[in-house]
Amino acid sequence: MIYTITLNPAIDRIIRLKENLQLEHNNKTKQKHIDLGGKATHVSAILTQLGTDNLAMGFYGQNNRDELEVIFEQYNMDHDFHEILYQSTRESTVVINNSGGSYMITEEGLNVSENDIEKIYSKIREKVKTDDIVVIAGTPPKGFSPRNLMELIQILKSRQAYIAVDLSKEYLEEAIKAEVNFIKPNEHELNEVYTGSSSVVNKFKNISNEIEDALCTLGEKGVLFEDGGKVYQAIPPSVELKSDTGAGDAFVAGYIHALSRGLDKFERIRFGIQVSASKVQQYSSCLINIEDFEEINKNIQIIEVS
Ligand code: TA6
Repeated sequence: MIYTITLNPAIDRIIRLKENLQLEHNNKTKQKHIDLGGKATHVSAILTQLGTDNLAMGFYGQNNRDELEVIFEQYNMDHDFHEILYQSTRESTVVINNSGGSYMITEEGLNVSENDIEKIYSKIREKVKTDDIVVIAGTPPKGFSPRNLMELIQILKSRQAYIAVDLSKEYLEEAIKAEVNFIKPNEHELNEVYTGSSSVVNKFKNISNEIEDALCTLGEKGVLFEDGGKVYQAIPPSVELKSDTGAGDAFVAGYIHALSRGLDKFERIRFGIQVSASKVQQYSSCLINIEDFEEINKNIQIIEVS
């Protein structure tokens, strides 16, 4: 079974503009819609579209719980979240330029207590079994420290689960220290952990030496990965960009889907790129079109970089 844990989900308010966003200008909207936000929730929504069973877990706020439940239902997602009383799930405003590309403005969100954290630990102890896959992604809420992440990872290790972490800064450092199975910083997040002027490939080697499935996403330049002691870059074909919001989450969903089916690392990477390159052709944060995959897959380039 696959579980996703979003400790601080979001409700995305997506605004498409008639032009590109300009300062001191009355920017006119073309379309607005509400969508799912919060990274690991995106992984669940996409796994569900791929027909892969999974359960979305995490915290959500009592005040706007119904609004998030409606979105979960729209994506037909199985979910079991712990409700934080008297608080609201945060909102993320995603402004999409007419020429593609987006701006994201996200609230801080929930403030969880040790009691709340213990509740989610109990759910995980009850549900997660050996060889289950658990994806933890999205900026944690106030009250959830890197120590709490370490405790969560230890619970998952005691269950001999495959642990995939898509977090940044001190949380990413904790995940590396704990030698989880999978991490996927983007270039910016890698540079936050490994400062200095060495190349992204050399910085990537720091994590690929520690973590069996270490990846580094490079936006439209694709993704770095290691296999057999060599570092490769998988480059997606260029596609019509509608929104890059959620592209990294989509890659994680595709990779985890392929992993759950026992595919090798090259196939996991290829599938992650197919899902991600399909997602960016959608305005939604986590919609894909499986019919895009064959054309994308035919045009993926994989080159050895070190
Ligand atoms: O990755 C896209 C996204 O999940 C948006 O939907 C928005 O909710 C934002 O990122 C939340 O990011 P954060 O890192 O704050 O959890």
